[in-house]
Amino acid sequence: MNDYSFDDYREYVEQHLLDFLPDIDSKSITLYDAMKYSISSGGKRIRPVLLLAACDFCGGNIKEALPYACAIEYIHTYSLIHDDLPCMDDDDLRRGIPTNHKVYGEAVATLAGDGLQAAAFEAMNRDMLLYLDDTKALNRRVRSCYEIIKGSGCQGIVAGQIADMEAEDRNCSREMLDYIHITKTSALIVAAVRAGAQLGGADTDTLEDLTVYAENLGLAFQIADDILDVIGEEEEMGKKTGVDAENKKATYPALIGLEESKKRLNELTNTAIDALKDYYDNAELFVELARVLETRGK
Ligand code: GRG
Repeated sequence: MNDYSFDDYREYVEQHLLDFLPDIDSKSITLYDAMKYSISSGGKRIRPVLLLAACDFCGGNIKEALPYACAIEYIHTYSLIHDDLPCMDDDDLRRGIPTNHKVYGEAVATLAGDGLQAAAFEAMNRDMLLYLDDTKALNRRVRSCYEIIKGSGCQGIVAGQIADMEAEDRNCSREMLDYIHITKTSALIVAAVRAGAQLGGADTDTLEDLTVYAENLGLAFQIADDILDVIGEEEEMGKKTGVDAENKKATYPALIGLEESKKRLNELTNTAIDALKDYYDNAELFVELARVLETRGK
């Protein structure tokens, strides 16, 4: 594995994030502007960084993984645009700036989300078309694309979003809460890690260990996010805080309290890190990321 830090990968993603958007006719320039507004608005870029790091970790070439890394950030960004819409969470602020619909209106924001999702699939497919004569290389790409489609679909964030909406203002069981967190948040994080590992040609055991890491990291990430909604500052978060309680959302702090939530966050972080114990010399970035994300929710 290269000795790259989170910031190195993040910088690499930032440099190339617009490269895989399709050419858009000047007659549809508003669509491009709205897509670019949200995709260029910062964000931690955790998913593309995880994808590149997992590819690298498994011996792959991060340059070849770029279309997939950018694709997963396009999908994540589209989901945030749609989640912020008045018909969903109705938020005014995202990543420290006005949400897409506040700037472009609801209809354009909806289309910007649709456009980003389509752009993600186009980017991956365009790349696969270059490898039709190289079965091994194509195989890795098809598997990677499948992970991303699965995480972004009806077993992933779309399922999570509807379960999250329907759980609002209702008694929610622990099982249901876990389902929401696993689908709404963990699925795309698992997709990022597995997609990168597939591109890197991971063997079965490594893929399994990385999956356990990502599943636990994904859940921990959402619990930290829930905790931050209670204890975080709006400026630090780049979005309004305290909204989960306001909207009677199903969250860990609401169901089991703040202290138990922090305990669960710590357990999940430790389980994630433990999954990579056989690779510690090589897995510094993954271990450090899990600890940093845990610290956010402390
Ligand atoms: C609309 C299909 C659809 C899905 C929406 C993303 C999402 C599902 C809802 C947004 C609300 C939320 C709390 C989602 C959980 C995932 C999460 C914590 C998203 C924020 O991810 P970060 O912190 O955001 O990585 P940045 O801005 O850093 O990219």
